[in-house]
Amino acid sequence: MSQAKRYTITAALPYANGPVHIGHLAGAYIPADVFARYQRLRKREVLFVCGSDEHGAAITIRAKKEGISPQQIIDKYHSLIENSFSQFGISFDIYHRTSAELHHQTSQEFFKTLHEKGVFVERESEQFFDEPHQQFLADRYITGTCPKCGHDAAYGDQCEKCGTSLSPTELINPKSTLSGEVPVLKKTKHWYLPMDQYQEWLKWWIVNEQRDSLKANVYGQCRSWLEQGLQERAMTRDLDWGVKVPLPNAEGKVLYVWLDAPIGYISATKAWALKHDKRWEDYWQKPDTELVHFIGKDNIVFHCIIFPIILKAHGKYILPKNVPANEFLNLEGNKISTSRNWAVWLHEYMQDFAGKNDVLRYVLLSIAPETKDSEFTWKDFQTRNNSELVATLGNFVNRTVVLTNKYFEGFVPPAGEFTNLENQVLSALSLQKQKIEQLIEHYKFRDALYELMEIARIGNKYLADTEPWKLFKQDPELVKTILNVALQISANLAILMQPFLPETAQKLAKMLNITGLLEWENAGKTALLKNPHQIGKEELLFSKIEDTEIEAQIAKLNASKKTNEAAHLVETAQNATLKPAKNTVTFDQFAGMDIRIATIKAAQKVPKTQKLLQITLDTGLDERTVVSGIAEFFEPESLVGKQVCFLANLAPRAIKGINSQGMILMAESPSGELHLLAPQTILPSGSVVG
Ligand code: B3M
Ligand code: ZN
Repeated sequence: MSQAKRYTITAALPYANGPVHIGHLAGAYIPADVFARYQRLRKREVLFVCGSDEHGAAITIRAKKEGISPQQIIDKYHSLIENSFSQFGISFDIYHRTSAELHHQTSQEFFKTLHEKGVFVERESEQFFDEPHQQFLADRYITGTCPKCGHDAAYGDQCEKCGTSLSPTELINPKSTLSGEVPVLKKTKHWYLPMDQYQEWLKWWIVNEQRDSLKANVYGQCRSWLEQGLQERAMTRDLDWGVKVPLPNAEGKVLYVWLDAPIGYISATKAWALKHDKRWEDYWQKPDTELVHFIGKDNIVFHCIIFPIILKAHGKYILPKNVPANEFLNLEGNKISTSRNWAVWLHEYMQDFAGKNDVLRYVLLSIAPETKDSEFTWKDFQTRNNSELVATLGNFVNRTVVLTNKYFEGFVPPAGEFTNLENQVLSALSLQKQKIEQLIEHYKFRDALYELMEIARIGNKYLADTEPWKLFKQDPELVKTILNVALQISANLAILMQPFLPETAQKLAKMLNITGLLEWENAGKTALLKNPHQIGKEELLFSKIEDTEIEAQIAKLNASKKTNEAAHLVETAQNATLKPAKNTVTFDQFAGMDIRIATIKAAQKVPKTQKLLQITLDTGLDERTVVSGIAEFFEPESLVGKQVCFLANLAPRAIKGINSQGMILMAESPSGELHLLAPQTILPSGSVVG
């Protein structure tokens, strides 16, 4: 068991490009909060830091999508995220942000120190550049065809279809998402972290110092990175959004977001220390501090490989003691996605289920993707609430409190002699406490929660076996013993549930009138409540969630899926086939075209062709024939009587032996469908367009 003097606990800095969703909560924030609350209860010194990650392409892309500036994006989402976390009760000591001046200074100093120590390798390389926009392109700003699976909308850093991680130059037909043009390769200078030089040390550190404590999923990922061999990685980027590279001749360059973001933990600590008159160094540079990073699995390489190398290269810092990364949480059969709006958003949950923060904490901990990906469904959410929180935990406490009030006016009855049953039940309390401690210390929060619920199950079974409600008349002494035992169990629950269900713990403590007894050390005791202690009135800890509430949530998800699919269709169609602009024409060239309104008199398929229709037009001046390649889109009969725009003075051409005198004008959608162009009201045939 750990002997640390203090704990520096970090939770991944969420990008300020969208609200927090249940995947974030299950992956990092709830486990981190359980751990922090637990360590505080154990009277260990804890600093729990987090903040918004406000740099990188994640932000600038979102800004572009919403049509506002990056600054507006981060301000909007930073406060939304900060408020949701605090309303939800994540007990950060500070929630900072990487746009803060203090963070810019801290990460610049860090960079400078590394630079002065000669850690970086300066290197020129060729990178994609958008000529029309005159800027280098972040990997995410380049799309093209995936060389592995042929997906035509892969990004410069990754193909989201097959999951391969890519570099932009590997893309087939790369295109800039800024201008839509083919980017050119241009020389630029960057500062690289030669990770290969740290490979041996890192391997030693992970195998010797981390192997036993890292979770298997985390250790496995580290091993595989090490086996592939570490490569140098640029720590700067050509961008105008981020922390400026603090060196001369580095205009237009900022720190790589994955260099500055983890340093965000340090700057958050500094901001907190300033406010509380503490030394930030104690939390980052003292060997008796344990540093623990809570993250999702996509961040493992940054926290287990790159950041430790950076800390080591700097020389003054401690290294993470553990990085308990979780796998992913899926939602109703699909990957959670901010950009596709497939998520349960925390701020919306708190609106729809006011007063039920602990229900979400409970469900997300019960299904936490600790060892493999897991799945949230609204049905399962309802079942866990109704049959576990309401029917087991709530029911046990409620029966105990109701009966104590009914038979003894709320006074804790003195216990008589214990039978084997009571001894067994009560000895489970200290055993469960130990199990919970062990499991939390080993980052097994799901199992720890199970052991907490085991206490409620034991209590419920005890009441079901002894049935005190049937005994009061003939054996009130026995009922006193039973309720005394049930009250001790309830008090233990209130203490032990604090890390997991903090709001419920308070509610229960108030109900039992033991808010002063919630010290962790009191758990396991079997005579916590003593006569003449009087408890309060019963109050339901949890309430049933109805089918209609669940159906409403499912409907909401499905609706967002539909809007999304529609938006996605439009977007891909636009990206896929918008034709490039044509060369300029003179006014005279345009005026030379005789475009008029005509009315279709007759239409028929041209025999032995797929696409051609022979159309007879009333042009106002004459009746003439044109051949048009639109048979795939229109039934000939449906065209008769329709008005169209047509180019009257196009030189006649013979098509399939038919003399075509002019051309009907069509609009072509990005996905290639043809549509007629007609005046908004019926006009005389021959009316001029221009
Ligand atoms: N913002 C990535 C993410 O949200 C990133 C984490 C930073 S932790 C230093 O997945
Ligand atoms: Zn692919």
